[in-house]
Order: sequence, then structure tokens, then C-alpha cells
Amino acid sequence: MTLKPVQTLGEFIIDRQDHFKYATGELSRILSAIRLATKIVNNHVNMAGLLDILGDHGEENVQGEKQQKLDVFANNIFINTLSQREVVCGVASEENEDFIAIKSSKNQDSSKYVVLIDPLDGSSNIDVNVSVGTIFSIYRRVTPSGTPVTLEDFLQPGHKQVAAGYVVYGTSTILVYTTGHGVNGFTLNPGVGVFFLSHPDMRFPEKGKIYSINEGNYSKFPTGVKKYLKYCQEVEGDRPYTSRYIGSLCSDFHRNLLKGGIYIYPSGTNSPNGKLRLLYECNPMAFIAEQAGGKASDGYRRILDIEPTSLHQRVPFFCGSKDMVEKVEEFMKE
Ligand code: P6P
Repeated sequence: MTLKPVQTLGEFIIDRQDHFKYATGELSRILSAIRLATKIVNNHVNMAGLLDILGDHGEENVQGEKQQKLDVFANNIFINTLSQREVVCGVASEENEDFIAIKSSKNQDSSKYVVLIDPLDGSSNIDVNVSVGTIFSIYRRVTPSGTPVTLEDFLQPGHKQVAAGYVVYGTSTILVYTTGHGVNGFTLNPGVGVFFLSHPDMRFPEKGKIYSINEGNYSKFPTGVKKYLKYCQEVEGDRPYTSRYIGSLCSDFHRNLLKGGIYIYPSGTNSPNGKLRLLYECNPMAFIAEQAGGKASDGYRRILDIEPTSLHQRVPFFCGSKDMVEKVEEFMKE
């Protein structure tokens, strides 16, 4: 029996490098840096209960959320790995109020990419052993090379992304990413520390039947969302649908991508723009969703067309199977 060699993430990145005009290998090096950081973070996530890195770090991040020690560790790993390889000119993170300018020793500000990252999404799940994730988004800088990176380089609409991806640190560790040429998933073999192509050309199933939302906030939802939830729960045709909510965006999104479903974090009376951040949660997930035949909106507008105004701005988020997003948009427009 001849075993078909399964491509590693490293081989895949190099093979697909010709997708980029004027490929200089820089984007490939960024993806490789993220690959390395993911393995290091994975190692710690899997031992969180043993390494006294559970529990609060005591400080709060820019969102006013208690920083779990693993949050801080993950943030430092991604920022250091990207900085040391001198492959980007700037990084913005959920954990840092301002962006971080990265000077390359070779030639000041010569790198042409910036990375935005949520280093450990869903971190409140760490202490209860539920899966968490990493989300990243990569843009080409818009200000001239050789000049210091500016906020303008980060405040770009999502349709300008050159790559985006997420990691789920779950029953296995999977890295899923797109560079605008489809979506592919790679599962880590922890025995050899290598990501192997496990989910080639990922696409949402034609019909979705899972909805993911924190129904505890029902009383604060917009009327259109309340109507959509009742629609999902009616006994009619292929309904009622199934409700599944892990409380970790990467995990809920990943399950919905594989099985068909919608993730919703709407506006609420005490959070007029919802909870999720446009730049390093919604835009990367929206890019992946569209590349996999799905859809992502704020209930009215395509997420990838929203012009950002601030680094940590929040937007209502409806993302997943195209038929389900379009249905809830109908209710939102009533
Ligand atoms: P709630 C994690 O903090 C996160 O940003 C997403 O990963 C997750 O889907 C959501 O917030 C959970 O928020 O309000 O339902 O606990």
C-alpha cells in the first residue's frame, strides 16, 4: 500500500507562494513565524493546569477584561516571534492599547506587512478546560516603506487583508487560514511538532442548521434577532435547528464551518456595537467565511467593507452559512 504523503504546513506555504505577485517570501515567513508561535502557545495551553499559569494575571487588558496569565504569555510569544524574525513593521493586539512598531535591524521599517492578532480568544474558558483559540489578520502597509508604521496601516477595511487565519487549541490543535485562494486546515501532530494538511479546500455545507449565540442576553437583543431565534426554533420544514454555543469564537466558528451554522454576537442595550472587535476578530473570520462560501455582516453591511475608525472598535457580528446569514438579515431589515 503506497501512503500518499500528506503535505506539511511549511511545504504548503512554499507551494502556494506563487499566488502572490512579486512574491518575496516575506508573507511566507510571517505565516511560518505564526506557525512556530502557535506550537509554543499550544504546548502551554495543554499544560495550563500544571504550570501555575491558570487564574488571573491580576491586570486588565485594554478591554477592561481580567488578563489570564496564558493571555499574557500568548501575547508575548506572538509579538516576540514576529519581531525577532523582522518580518513585519508593526503588530496590533487585543492585549495592547496601542500598536507596536517593529524596527528591523537591517533597514528601518523595511518590512511591508502588519499583523493584527487576538492571541488567546475565549481565554475565560482556560480554567474550565474548554477550547480556546488564536485569530490573526495580515495587511500590506499603506504608508511608504522606510517610514515609521502608523495607525493608518492598521485601520484598513477587511477586504484589503492579504491573509487571515485562526487556531483552535481543542481536542486537537488545528490551524485554518486563507490568502484569498480558498481555505485550508492543518492539524498539529504533537508527537513530531508538525502541522499536516488535514482539511483541504474547506467550504460551508450548502445548508446550515446550527445557531451559536449567548441566549442569556435575549432580553437585550434587537427585535430582528429575537424574530430570527424564534424562526430557528419553529417546528417547520428542516427546523427546529440546533443551538450550540461554546463561548469561544474560534471553536464555534470552526464547528459551523464543518457542519453548517451561524455565529451571532449582536448589539445589546448595554453594548450598542456588540462585543467582538472588528479588526482582529470579525475581519479575519469574515475573510475566511467568504473564502469558504459563507457570509459575514453586521446585520446590514458586509463586514469586510466597514471602514475602521479605531483599533479596538466593536461591531455586531453575524457570520457563517450564507443561507442563515441572509435569513437573519431579512429579519433585521423588517
Ligand atoms: P459571552 C471570548 O471572550 C469572545 O470574544 C468570543 O470568543 C466568544 O464567542 C464571546 O466572547 C463570548 O462572549 O458574552 O457570550 O461570554
